[in-house]
Amino acid sequence: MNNFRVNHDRLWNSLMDMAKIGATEKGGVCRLTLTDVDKEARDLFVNWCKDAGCEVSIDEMGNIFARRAGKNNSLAPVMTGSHIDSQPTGGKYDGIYGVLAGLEVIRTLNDMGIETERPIEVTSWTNEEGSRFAPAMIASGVFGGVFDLEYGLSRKDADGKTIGEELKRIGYAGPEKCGGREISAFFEVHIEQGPILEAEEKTIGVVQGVQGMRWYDVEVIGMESHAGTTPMERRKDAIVGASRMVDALSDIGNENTPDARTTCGVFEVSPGSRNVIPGSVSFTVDIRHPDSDILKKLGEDFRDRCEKITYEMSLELKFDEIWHSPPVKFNDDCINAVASAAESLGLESRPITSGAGHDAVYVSKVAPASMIFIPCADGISHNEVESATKGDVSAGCDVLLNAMLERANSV
Ligand code: HGY
Ligand code: MN
Ligand code: MN
Repeated sequence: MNNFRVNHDRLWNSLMDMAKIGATEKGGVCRLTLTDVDKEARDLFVNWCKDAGCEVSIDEMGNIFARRAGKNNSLAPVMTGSHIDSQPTGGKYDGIYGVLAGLEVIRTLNDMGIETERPIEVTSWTNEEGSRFAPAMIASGVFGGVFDLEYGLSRKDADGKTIGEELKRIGYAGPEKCGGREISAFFEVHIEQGPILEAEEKTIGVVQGVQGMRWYDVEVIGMESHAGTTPMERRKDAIVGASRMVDALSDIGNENTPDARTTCGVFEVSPGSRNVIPGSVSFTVDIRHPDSDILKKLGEDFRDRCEKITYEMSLELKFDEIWHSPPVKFNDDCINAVASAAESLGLESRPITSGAGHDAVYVSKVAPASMIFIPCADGISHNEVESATKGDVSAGCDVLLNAMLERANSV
């Protein structure tokens, strides 16, 4: 295993230049999928890739593939990548770090005049976050054969706009088929988005896999009525019912520590007037656990508790599971390539399982895949204060370069 290094300043400067697109006051970014800001970032990435001599193609889900030719272009490529889209109050590193690290690998191979046996590709996957359009990881999911194209293109945002319409609007509805082509190996570098590496003072997380996730949409229906005239015992108060359900969701998380994660991220009240008892509340649910059977049980337990609250308060309940991503174990050869690259670079590393979802989950359905983590400050992510050090950002990309090079020269 070599121990080459990328150009740390160039990588850092690319990250900081890209962070100007969608920059927020508190030092983060807002680049919701397929907005004009996402398009601006996509265009910049495409131009940088073309400047690096890559051939750029776009597929039907707007996934971007920048390809650096190898000696034998009939061989399946070694691929890396992540996502350009962000959360509404996202950070400068989540996703985009993995995309620009891939570009830096290509730029470094150009500088070194290294010609690999296999082609190298860096990819940006559409809608990894699942914030504007649910579920998450939709485009890598279509690529990995988990969702069909029609389902992917028809996902709607809160205004009823579909992914397909928005891809056309920003000019990223590509001609390439989404999926169905061979990849030799896929590596994704990403900030950990949790506290472990920083706490243990490890530079590299050798990611073994990703925990399971289930998403639900819940609607609680009561009866709108007058705040002043409706006696307490006559109320069908949707917000009280929904609040008790969110409380039950939190209880389930706390009853199943240390591994369970339960979150309500969106809570919408209707009609939203201070002197009207709410007639309905819609809220989102995100439940995660590394064990598939326990994850299923947590979801069933939550549904049972919601149904009990609904009955007790004479409310109505709509409870839909909209996404299930089972736990994933990554490919051992790819995991070992990451571990030996870290070792050859003299970097402290440890095995880790990802609490966050990533596109590598779905790419691993069609290719040997694994991930590389670096620490982030206080383990904070999905927050504008998200940050990582230049040293760790550089180290993660050095590991990526050497792990990819190893695979790109093995035929
Ligand atoms: O939700 C996730 O785990 C990812 O950040 N989209
Ligand atoms: Mn991410
Ligand atoms: Mn994210």
